Amino acid sequence: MFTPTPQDKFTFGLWTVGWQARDPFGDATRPPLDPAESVHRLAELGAYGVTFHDDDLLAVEPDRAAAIDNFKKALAETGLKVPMATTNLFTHPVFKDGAFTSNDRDIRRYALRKVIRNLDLAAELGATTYVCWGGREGAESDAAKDVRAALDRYKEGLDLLCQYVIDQGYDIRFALEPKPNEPRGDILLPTVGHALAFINELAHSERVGLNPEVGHEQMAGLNFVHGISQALWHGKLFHIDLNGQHGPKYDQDLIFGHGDVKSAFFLVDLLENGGYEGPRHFDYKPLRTEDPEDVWVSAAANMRTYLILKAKSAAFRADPEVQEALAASRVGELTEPTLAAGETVADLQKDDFDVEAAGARGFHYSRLNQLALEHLLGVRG
Ligand code: GLT
Ligand code: MN
Ligand code: MN
Repeated sequence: MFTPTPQDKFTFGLWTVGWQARDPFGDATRPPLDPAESVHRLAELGAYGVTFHDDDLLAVEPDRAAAIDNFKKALAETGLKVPMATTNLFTHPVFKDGAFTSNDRDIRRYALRKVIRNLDLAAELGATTYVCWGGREGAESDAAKDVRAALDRYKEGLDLLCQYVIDQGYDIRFALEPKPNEPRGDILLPTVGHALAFINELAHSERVGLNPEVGHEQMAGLNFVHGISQALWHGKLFHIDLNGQHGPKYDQDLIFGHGDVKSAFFLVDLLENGGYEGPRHFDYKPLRTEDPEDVWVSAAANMRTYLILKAKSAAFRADPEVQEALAASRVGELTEPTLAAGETVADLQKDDFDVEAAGARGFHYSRLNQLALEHLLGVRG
């Protein structure tokens, strides 16, 4: 029970289990991890796939060709897939003022070349999603960045990259990953909503969607389940980064469910029932306190938590008392159009409606919420 299999489509970034736990105040607490070892360990744990930045592959073996061969060999040995890839446009000092939106034009050109080079590898490895996390695209001073010009350059970059994958015939879509701040004081495209609006302005907007991360919306005090619902509503949930966060503070990247567990419950319920079919991708950081073996305990915990919440969601939905409470709260009534087919504004104006009686009626949401909580706490179902 709660044992992951590749059918569950769990994936991990190489940079997650491979994080050496260097932080702004302290050195690494774990040695480097060979990507091939990560692939083998994740496969043993029941994962479906692995994702990577260009630079992740070079962390241990600086010879690019040898590093790629080493990775490919491990993929062939385990059957692990590579559904997504991304570019490191944030570690090297050259990106300190951004990549696609650096004030320095030569840096913008270098960043695009770096992405294109890794897009070729992503296509070769079969990735169909390419994530763009613009962590350095931003500013600390409003005097330093012309945000409207920066958005022009962001669009220019994405339009160019879309045209490149079209011209190459790659089956790749882009997924933008919003984040409000950290490492920049303010990052461009800070939330799901900002990114959705930006996508509308792109030349190939159908090829660009989102890769929202749990903690990134929660850092801004936003409701992640609402953000994902809206992304789904727009047909833009191309990929997702699952992890945990305790409200507005630094980006914690905790194990999935180790932050706001109630939000995690409703998120799994939404993903399992809302039509999302992509990978369940974990973008977490094993705690700095953990040793190399603890890393695999933490990787397994992400998947186990997801499967537990999936079972809880199914039990919640199947519970007759929950169904009765949902009906009493009239949750289903919201799917009914406000005007019936053929009805006119004149018909609407004719309604005989007791506004006082409607205002006095309760929606009984406390009972519904308590039932969800009791399922989550394991005292029901
Ligand atoms: C980095 C960031 C993540 C992004 C990764 C993709 S890199 O670890 O914190 O949220 O998803 O570039
Ligand atoms: Mn994060
Ligand atoms: Mn992420």
